[in-house]
Amino acid sequence: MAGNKTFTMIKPDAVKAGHIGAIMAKINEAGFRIVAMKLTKLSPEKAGEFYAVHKERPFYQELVDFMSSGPIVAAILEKDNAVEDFRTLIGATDPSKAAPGTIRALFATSIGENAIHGSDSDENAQIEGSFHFAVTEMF
Ligand code: IDP
Ligand code: MG
Repeated sequence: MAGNKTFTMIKPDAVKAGHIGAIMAKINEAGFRIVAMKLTKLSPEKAGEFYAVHKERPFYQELVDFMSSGPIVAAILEKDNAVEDFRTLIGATDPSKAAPGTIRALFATSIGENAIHGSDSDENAQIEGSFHFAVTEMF
């Protein structure tokens, strides 16, 4: 059975552009409850650790530099079928391929600077949520 939690980050491009409020409104309208949330900034080391799964990819250094370039919003969200429904809400990695009305279609500028992260599995939602929040914060 699908889990009911996912993890997200509003990425530095979208925070810089002033889109936190508009993106959170889309998330709320889609029926997600905020379990934990903070404005924070990743060091290059922490960004590298978060995206370690991509370290052999050609865009890894670019991704680490981008994700540590400014503040982000990290959040744990709750809803039935959270991981899949949130991936649908954010749209494809490449905003030119993202469905109309999705968060990436609305706010992303490129495949790298694509406004928002969403966990891709229940297991990764747990790992990524714990990376940013103490378990006791997940009420
Ligand atoms: P996802 O965020 O949709 O799950 P992944 O393939 O897991 O996409 O890639 C993680 C992140 O790496 C993307 O969200 C994007 O910021 C960045 N990225 C992915 N592909 C490219 C690329 O071809 N060039 C630059 N950055 C990329
Ligand atoms: Mg991914």
